[in-house]
Amino acid sequence: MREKRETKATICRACHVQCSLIVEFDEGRPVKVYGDKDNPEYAGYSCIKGRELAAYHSLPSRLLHSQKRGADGRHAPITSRTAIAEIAARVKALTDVYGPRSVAIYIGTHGYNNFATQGFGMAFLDAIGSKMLFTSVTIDQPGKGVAACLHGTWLAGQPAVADLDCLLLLGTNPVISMNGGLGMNPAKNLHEAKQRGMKLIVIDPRRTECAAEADIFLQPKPGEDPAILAAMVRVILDEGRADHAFLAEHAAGLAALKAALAPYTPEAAAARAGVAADDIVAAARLFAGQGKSATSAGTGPNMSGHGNLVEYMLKVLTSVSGKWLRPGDTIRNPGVLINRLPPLAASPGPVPAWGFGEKLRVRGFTDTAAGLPTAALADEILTPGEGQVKALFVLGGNPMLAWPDQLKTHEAMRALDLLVCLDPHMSATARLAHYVVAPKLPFEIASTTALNEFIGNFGVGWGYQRPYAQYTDKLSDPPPGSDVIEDWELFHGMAEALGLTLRVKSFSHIDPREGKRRGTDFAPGTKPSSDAVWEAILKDSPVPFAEVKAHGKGGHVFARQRAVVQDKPEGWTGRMNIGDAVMMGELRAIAAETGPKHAAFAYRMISRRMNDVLNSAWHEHTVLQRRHATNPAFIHPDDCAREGLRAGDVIELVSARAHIEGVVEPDATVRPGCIAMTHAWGGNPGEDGLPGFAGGNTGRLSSVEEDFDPYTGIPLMSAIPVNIRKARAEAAE
Ligand SMILES: Nc1nc2c(c(=O)[nH]1)N[C@H]1C(S)=C(S)[C@@H](COP(=O)(O)OP(=O)(O)OC[C@H]3O[C@@H](n4cnc5c(=O)[nH]c(N)nc54)[C@H](O)[C@@H]3O)O[C@H]1N2
Ligand SMILES: Nc1nc2c(c(=O)[nH]1)N[C@H]1C(S)=C(S)[C@@H](COP(=O)(O)OP(=O)(O)OC[C@H]3O[C@@H](n4cnc5c(=O)[nH]c(N)nc54)[C@H](O)[C@@H]3O)O[C@H]1N2
Ligand code: SF4
Ligand SMILES: [Mo]
Repeated sequence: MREKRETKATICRACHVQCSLIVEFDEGRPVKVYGDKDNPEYAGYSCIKGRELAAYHSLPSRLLHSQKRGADGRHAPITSRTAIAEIAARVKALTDVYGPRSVAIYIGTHGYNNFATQGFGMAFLDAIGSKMLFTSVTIDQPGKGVAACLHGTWLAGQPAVADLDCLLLLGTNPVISMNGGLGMNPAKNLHEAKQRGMKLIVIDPRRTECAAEADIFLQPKPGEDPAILAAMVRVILDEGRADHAFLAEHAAGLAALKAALAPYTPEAAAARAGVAADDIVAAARLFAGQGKSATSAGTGPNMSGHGNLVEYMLKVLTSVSGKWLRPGDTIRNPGVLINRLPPLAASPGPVPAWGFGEKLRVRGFTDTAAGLPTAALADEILTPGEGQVKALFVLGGNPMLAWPDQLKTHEAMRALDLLVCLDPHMSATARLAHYVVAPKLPFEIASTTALNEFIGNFGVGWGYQRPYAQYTDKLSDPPPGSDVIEDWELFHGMAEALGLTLRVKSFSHIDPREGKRRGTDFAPGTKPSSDAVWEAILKDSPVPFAEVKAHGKGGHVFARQRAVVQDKPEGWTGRMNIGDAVMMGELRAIAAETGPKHAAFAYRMISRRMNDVLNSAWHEHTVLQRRHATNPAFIHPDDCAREGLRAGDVIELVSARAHIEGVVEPDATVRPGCIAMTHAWGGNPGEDGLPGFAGGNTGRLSSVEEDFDPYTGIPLMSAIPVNIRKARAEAAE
């Protein structure tokens, strides 16, 4: 039986991590999927989503044809060719009247995860002259890009996971989320690192899977990370543990930093954050004392009100304790498909993090290091006047379930003249769209691991620890009788219809200007092959695309020489800034707060992830549906007892903006006073309680007009002040 089966290696593209998978085919049909245990980076890792990928391709809910909404509001199939022609004509009509700015693109998870989609989408906007490009980055971890600009990038970077002596995980749980910190097989890597003596510090209001392995675990109130980090830096400075020789050579701003840290004694920070002062001191000593220490933060602290400052203070912590790679240190991955930064023990210094590019018409926003503020896009659509956004393309994203402030998003999506979703499912957003373009799914598309390698620049334990890459051919054709396209073909087709040339940038360069300079033109008249598309996306990569492709089956470590960190060149003037004025101002403002904010709300809703779903995707998968019927409201048993709640009770979480329902699940790992819930569940307003729309949409609890970051626009999406109301009691009122 088994002999008749054929196996093929491929790359999972169900999330950004791009695991190496083996797919078993039976008479041409994919029947079984598992991790490739011989793979050097993933060592057999896969998650339940990857292993269910075969079934995902033939879910009954998968769109096999594009859809157009008729006058009666119902969607009906339309050929992709006609859809593209009609959409192009509507774009032309809108830009003729309202100008190019009336057309915007939002790149969500599955647009981001596919370089071809990103590349052609961006090129189309360029071609029509619109700068209105939005992505999920500004509602994810925008503090990362902002902090890198304000502090300055250390060109040599940070150690590989295998070289770490101490890791600080702040509001991230990579064992489940595969967010950075621990590489591509996080549980195995963590186990091995602990075996060889690596110390782990975890700071999280929930005792996460990672926290279970921690040497020091702090379980603070959410949103209080800036105080904890400020106190840690202060301890390192006060106790003479700082690397002053390094700072003198490479960083400015020490005096400003010290002044802003004055209020942050361990005791003061501990009182704010609800942790022990001794634990803050111990964490600081451990981090500074170990040889090679590094940090990784996630969505939690980026969404809790001070994301830029948290990411900035993590960089300051690294600089003050001198933990960046030094001359003579080894860079294990010199890059295969992506050119890494020059291996210099130096920084070009800070660059502006906002205040450039396109200006938005709401709340004074500009473009930022993390992109245009997505949390302002609904208002850009709803605010009348010149420049109003009339058309939105959603590439593999789901604004209705993922953006903060669902009620406002709902208004905005319905106000659009043209809403186009590239989505294999009738997502909550797709249900409101004028056109839903049905895409091919991963098995039907050739790809590479360039995205995950690119992400390696985010920090420690992201991307590959070795010069690794994989190419996969398409494994199978789309289902018979279907009419599905690769996402990029939508933009190529529209450009063709409008007579536009698309200049697709190379993603092999960290600096997007360099990537643009090396762009490839796709003129109307010819349809590029899959190879031609990848050649363009990876133009001038360290190892040419063709060479990676030639390796064929499975992932491969390329024989590239490790880089050795070099001294900075003579006359180098760039220095990092550890005392940025805006960040120090934010530290001072936090210290000056009198009394707790939002005292009328007894609880804080904090975000967390669930293994079986990816944001709003995979909810339609029947196997996973059986495992999780909803997104529970995880509450500490003491809080349950006080509120008289039992497992399975339906409660309402009430924020200043709105309320949602949640099903109580007592959970001793959650800090008392917090309610941990996963985002991107539920349906559109009005669909609550209907079959198939289980769960509460936590985005509905956020307001984009309150407690938002003045630069990236991200509002509270975790640490949202809420009260508990018993749903049944409410019904009886
Ligand atoms: N309160 C709160 N809100 C949050 C978060 C949180 O932690 N708390 N997290 C935020 C974060 S980090 C993010 S990144 C955003 C995510 O925001 P989005 O990216 O907007 O949302 P997703 O749910 O990831 O959308 C994925 C969509 O892609 C579709 N899809 C699945 N497979 C494919 C494919 O192969 N091709 C195409 N074209 N489409 C596909 C799915 O059907 C789904 O509709 O949500 C944010 N929202
Ligand atoms: N299985 C699965 N994997 C995923 C996803 C998914 O939906 N499912 N989503 C993907 C996406 S889009 C992203 S961006 C990544 C995100 O990856 P992570 O950021 O690692 O996501 P989480 O697992 O939600 O971890 C966030 C942690 O922050 C904590 N937290 C909440 N508020 C605060 C706070 O104020 N301070 C501190 N210190 N901690 C806080 C939460 O308790 C939680 O443990 O995961 C990706 N991977
Ligand atoms: S972690 Fe991501 S890439 Fe890996 S198997 Fe799961 S969904 Fe696929
Ligand atoms: Mo994300």
